[in-house]
Amino acid sequence: MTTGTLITLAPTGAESAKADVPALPVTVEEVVATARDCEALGAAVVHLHVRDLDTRPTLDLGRVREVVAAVRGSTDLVVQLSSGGAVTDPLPDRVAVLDADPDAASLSLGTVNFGRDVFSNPWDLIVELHTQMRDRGIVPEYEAFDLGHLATLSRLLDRHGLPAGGHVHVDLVMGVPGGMPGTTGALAACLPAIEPGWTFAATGVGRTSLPVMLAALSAGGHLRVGMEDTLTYAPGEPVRDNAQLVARAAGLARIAQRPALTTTEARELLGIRTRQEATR
Ligand code: KMH
Ligand code: ZN
Repeated sequence: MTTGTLITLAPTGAESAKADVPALPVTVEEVVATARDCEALGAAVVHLHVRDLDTRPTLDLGRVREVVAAVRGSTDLVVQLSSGGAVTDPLPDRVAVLDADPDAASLSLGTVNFGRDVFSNPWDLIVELHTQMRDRGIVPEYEAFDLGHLATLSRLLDRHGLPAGGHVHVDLVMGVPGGMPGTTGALAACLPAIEPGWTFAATGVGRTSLPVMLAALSAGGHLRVGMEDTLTYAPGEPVRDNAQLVARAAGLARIAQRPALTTTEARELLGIRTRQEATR
C-alpha cells in the first residue's frame, strides 16, 4: 500500500477564456508543454479539457483524440479526460468523449449549481458513464461537489458494481459557488462517507486551494491542482503557470512526508493498465 501523494494536474478547464488568462494552456503545444513540466515536478495524472482552434472548449472527437495522442507521445502521465465538459455541453457529447479511449475519465456524481449556471449530472448519465467506462476499461475518477454526492457513489457501486480497475477513487471538488465550501470542516464532514478501501483527493477552487490542500494532506488524501481550479497564487498574485501550482503541491506533500507518486505508482494505485498492457 503506497503512502505517497497522487498529484493530478488540471491545466485548462472549460471556464476561463484565453483572452482573460493569457497563461492558460489551450493549444496542443501549450498543453503538452505544461504537462511535461508538471510531470517533472510530480504530477502523475492530467485531467484534460480540450479547446478548439479558437481557444473555446470543445468535445470534438478529432480534436480530443489529437490532444490525447500528443500528451501520450510526450509524457507518461495518466491521461484522464473530462466527461464533465462545459455546463453548456449536451449530455450525449460528454459520454462520446470516451471514444477517444483515455486511460481514465472524470465522472461527476450529481447536479450542482455552478455559479450562475447549472452543472447537470442526472442519475441516468452517471450510470451510463460508469457502465460505459467499465465496458471500455476506462478508470473513473468520481467527482463529488457536495456531501450527498458521496452517498450517490455508494448507491452507484451497490447497484452497478465496481468500476474498471476495481479501485474506487473520488475527488472532492470544493469551493465551487453552489457546491460544498472549501473548508477543513467540510472536508472532515466528507470523511465518514468515504468507504474503507476507497482513496480520495481534494481540489479547492479559487482561494480555497491552499486550505483544502493542507486539510487533504492531513487527512491522508491526494491532491488535484491546476489552472482549471485556481488562477491566483496568493492574494493579488496571478498564477504564473501550472508548474507553479504543482511545485507547491509537491512541496507540501514532501513536508507531509507523503511525497508525490510516480506515474507507475499512480497506475498501480488507481488500477490503470500500463500503456503496453492496454495495447496488447
Ligand atoms: N467544467 C465543469 C462544469 C469535470 O471535468 O468532470 C465541470 C468539470 C467537471 O470540470
Ligand atoms: Zn474538469
